[in-house]
Amino acid sequence: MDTNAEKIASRNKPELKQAILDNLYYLRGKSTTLATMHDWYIAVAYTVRNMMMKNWVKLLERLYNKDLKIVGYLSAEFLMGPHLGNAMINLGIFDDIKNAVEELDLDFNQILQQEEEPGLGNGGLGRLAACYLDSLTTLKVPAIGYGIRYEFGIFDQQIRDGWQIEVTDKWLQRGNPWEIARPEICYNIKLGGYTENYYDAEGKYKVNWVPYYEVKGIAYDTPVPGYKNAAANLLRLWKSEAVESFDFYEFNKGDYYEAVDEKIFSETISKILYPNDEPEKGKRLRLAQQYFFVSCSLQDVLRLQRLRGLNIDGLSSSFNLQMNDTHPSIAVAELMRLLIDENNFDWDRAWNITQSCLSYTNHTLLPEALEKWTLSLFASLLPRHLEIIYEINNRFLNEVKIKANGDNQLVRRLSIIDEDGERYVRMAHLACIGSHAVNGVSALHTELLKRDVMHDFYELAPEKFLNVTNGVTPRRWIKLYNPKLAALLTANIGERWNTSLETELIKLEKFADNTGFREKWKQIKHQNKIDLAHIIKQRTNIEVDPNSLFDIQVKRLHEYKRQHLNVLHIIHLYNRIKNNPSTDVVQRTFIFGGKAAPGYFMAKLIIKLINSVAEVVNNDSDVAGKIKVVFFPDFNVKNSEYVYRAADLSEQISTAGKEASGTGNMKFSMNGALTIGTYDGANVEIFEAVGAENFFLFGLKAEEVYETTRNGYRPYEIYSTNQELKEVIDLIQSGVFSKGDTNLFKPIIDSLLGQDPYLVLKDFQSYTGCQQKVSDAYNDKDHWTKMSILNVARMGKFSSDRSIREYCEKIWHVKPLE
Ligand code: F58
Repeated sequence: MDTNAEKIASRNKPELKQAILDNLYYLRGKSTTLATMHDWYIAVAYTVRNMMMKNWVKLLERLYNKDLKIVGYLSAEFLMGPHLGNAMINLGIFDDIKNAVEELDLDFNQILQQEEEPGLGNGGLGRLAACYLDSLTTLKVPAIGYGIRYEFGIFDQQIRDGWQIEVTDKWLQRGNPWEIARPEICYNIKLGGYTENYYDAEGKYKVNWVPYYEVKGIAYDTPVPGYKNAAANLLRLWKSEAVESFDFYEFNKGDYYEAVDEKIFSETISKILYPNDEPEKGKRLRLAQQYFFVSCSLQDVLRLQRLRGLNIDGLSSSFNLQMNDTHPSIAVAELMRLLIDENNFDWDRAWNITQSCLSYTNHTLLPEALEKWTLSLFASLLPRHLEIIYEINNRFLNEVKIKANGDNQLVRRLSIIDEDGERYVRMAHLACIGSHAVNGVSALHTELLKRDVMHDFYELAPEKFLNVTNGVTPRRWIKLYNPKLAALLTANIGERWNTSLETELIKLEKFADNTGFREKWKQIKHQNKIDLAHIIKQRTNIEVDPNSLFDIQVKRLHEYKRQHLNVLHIIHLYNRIKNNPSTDVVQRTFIFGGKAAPGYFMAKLIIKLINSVAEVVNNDSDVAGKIKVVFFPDFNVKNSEYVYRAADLSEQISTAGKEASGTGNMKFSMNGALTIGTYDGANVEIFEAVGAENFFLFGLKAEEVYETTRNGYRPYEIYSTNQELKEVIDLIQSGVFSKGDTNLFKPIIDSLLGQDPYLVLKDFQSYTGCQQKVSDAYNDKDHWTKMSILNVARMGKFSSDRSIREYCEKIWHVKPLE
């Protein structure tokens, strides 16, 4: 009973009901007879929002407090998930609101389901930002999440004839009760044009950027409540609009159509979230988006600094700005521009401020995922920034040359400008040079960053490189999305696990051998599986048996994540049963979910393969009651509620050295799934935490992966010598899963037999062998349950609260508010 909202809620239940009715009437203009379910949802949402207003306004006032250091989390993506349930949990008013809603004769779950997924992110990176905002607020660290208010978020996925179809995500269509528009907080953003030099009245060299056009960024604020701590933080997203003065200017000239064109382009900037792996054509707008939100955010930071009555020299004592990957890394050049061109700073002072304010998190080792922009694109969109980047690069390389002892290759490798072939600006280099700290997101990933991708930078400044292993918030991922498990935890170890996962969850260990406790544990998992089976039936019309082993792989579709390795195992099992119908297999349901980038042909073909295998397997009476395959459409935060908690087995099977961390691995394990996984990303640390005996490890280690490829890997040899694998590949090739069409899956087969860049064939034997161990283990349900309990007990480290504490101590140097 520690928040004000809670007190209001529990004291005034009839008032809660009345508040909902008032909101329905005054904000929706509806009576109870006219109201749709969505109207009711909006009315409930406003009721909950009102209850956090006091905390939020307090926070907004505190932003003006000179002594507070604020974390600015710059991220092109925030995958917040539905707000209503989460806000109710964090405010500690879940039951009160639920009761009030039910007393109004409404189905509470239906109300929750009305909320659209605010899908402002692609996957792990965007969701991490959301978990971090939750933890920042729960730990009472003043923070602002800065990003883009995309009008269309990540596309909705439909499956037609086994193929992914992308449908526009119109999440704002029916309004968003969680945001407040702040038209008074807006900034002009320049784009394109050219620069000109001049000397000011004091004879100082100055540069003037004459843009081709300007757009305006308007702030939309969403409150982020902490967990039962009366704190709230701010998610500030920018929407682009036309600058009125430009409209009028063109209009007065009589060129109405040009004015309208301007307006359309201006509004395009925040129109749509780019799905990853997009081709060239989206590049210009993507760079414009990045610059747009970074410039708005930095201008906002400088405005706050002034409002606090502080001078800009002290900016790094007031703000730490974390760049979530390279998407905001133009911040390095933009902060320099704002300081030098618009605030009259000289270079050295500006550079000092920039470096001490900024820090950079890297989320990928894949070379093709490291952002770079051609010089021509950069010059045409951000001419002034290109000049500044050249200057940063010159100064940096001059220092490097002193240390490089004539090693020109080293200088080329470190340069921000990639000079091999077409010239590019390498954003990771810019981010690294402009930051005081660079971190990877798991121990292995950070080591590989230091050893390979950023090795030269590491050698130059080893003290800059740190690891902060990712984490996820137990409030959404256990308390909200697995209420039965949460209740069992609280009943047995108290409720402190919600905020002290590391010290509290471990107390579960002592129940691992308790038969009564195991029974309850099993029942909860079973009930969660029944619920998922129900949803699967609704959405796919496939009937699955909750008594089967639920083997789940949900994540973005990508070859390195190796959903196709999983499929090869399914076909292997299918083949074994077909060849010998009396084969004793553990009954399994294989469940997949995840979106493929619209331009990523192979990923989309893998979805088609999964669905094609599903169709054959699910309709073959020889394997009925043994294996089933499901592709769960439109996997997102909202839908994931049913998924993680229902898993027996979590598939984390990326090629070692490719997955930076993974966070789904954490969500599954925290909810009692056992992991089958490679020694990759944060799997390594999960393996260490839960113990080898509670984890199904297989496959090559990162080292072995490099060695294998270095020594000339020949997948075809594996195919031709491994009979079981050969039968699997041949089955696909024969057209069994493609209605006789032997061409459909040829690109997958060709890739596997030709290059097999992700070593699927190399790990096949080890994977299927390990899957056999899984089956054997599942046969001993009691022992399985024990392992499941121990998994949860030992996952405390993977709370995002721990990650945020590490960021605070090691990188941001901020202290939580008392
Ligand atoms: C993910 N990256 C990593 N990128 O793949 C994953 O290992 C890690 O756990 C997670 O970040 C959090 O650190 C990721 O999700 C994207 O979605 C990019 C979005 C922008 C376009 C390129 C991909």
